[in-house]
Amino acid sequence: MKTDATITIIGVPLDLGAGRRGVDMGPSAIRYAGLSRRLAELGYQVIDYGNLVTPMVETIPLPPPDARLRYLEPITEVCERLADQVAKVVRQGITPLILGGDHSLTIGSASGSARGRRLGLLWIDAHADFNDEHTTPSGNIHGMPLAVLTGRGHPRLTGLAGRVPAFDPAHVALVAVRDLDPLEREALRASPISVFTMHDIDRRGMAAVMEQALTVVTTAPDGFHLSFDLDVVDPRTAPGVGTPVSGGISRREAHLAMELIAERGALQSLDVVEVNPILDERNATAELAVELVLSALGKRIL
Ligand code: HAR
Ligand code: MN
Ligand code: MN
Ligand code: MN
Repeated sequence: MKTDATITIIGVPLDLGAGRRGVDMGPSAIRYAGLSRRLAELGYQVIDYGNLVTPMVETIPLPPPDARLRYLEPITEVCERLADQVAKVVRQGITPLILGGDHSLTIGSASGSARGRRLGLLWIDAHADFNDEHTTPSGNIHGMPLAVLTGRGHPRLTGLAGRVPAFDPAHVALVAVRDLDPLEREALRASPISVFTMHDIDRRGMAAVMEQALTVVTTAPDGFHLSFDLDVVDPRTAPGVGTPVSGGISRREAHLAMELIAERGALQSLDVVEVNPILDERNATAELAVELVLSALGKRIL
């Protein structure tokens, strides 16, 4: 992407998809870490649309009606509005940058970006987020967005791109996964999604893995959407996430992945999700999120 292009920031302070509170404050923490200013310094025109209005747990009567799909109704409603907003921005030729919030929001952001075009999907996450209402151990919808976006899940969620699936699984790559539930693992093994685990990164290195993953997602004709879950980074570096899993990628590996994304020049839209300021240490995880966004959007050392 040319660094004089326009970027639109959309915050989604949603935590209904997660089992633990706090990621609703992610958009504020990422903004506080200097996102807009630093994007402007890189040369972008930046428009901050502010946050979408999202319901809070405290205002929703408990218990949630369906324990297999917790908060399906309010999450669907937020994702519909987010998809509309993202699709509108894309039609104006602007690149949307969505700040989370729990990962269920990507059902809206990626679906909106994929309306009327065929995108690849690059999913960088400790988790596969490939559960549905039958395989989920938790009922938390943030464990389901990749399944939904490739056509498996509740019909209220799978259709937001205007077609099912929103993404052809042959154009989807999952990078740095290390924590799978038993039935989710089986579903992933049966799927045509290209999966690169932590094992692959340890063995072959981040550069080789990312080149291959980028080749998969750029076989789609119209570029790709990046969904970056901060829990992919090792919790010693990124403690402020909703569901930390030890053994993650390093700061340098994360940067390299982002720099290789920028080099391909096919990124159409992106989200950064699961930043939990309650668990963070002096906003380090939000600051890392900003650094990584800058690298994905073309910042170079020299
Ligand atoms: N797999 C678990 C579940 O379905 C937890 C996964 C969700 N955690 C995330 N998403 N942060 O990447 O409940
Ligand atoms: Mn995730
Ligand atoms: Mn995750
Ligand atoms: Mn193809």
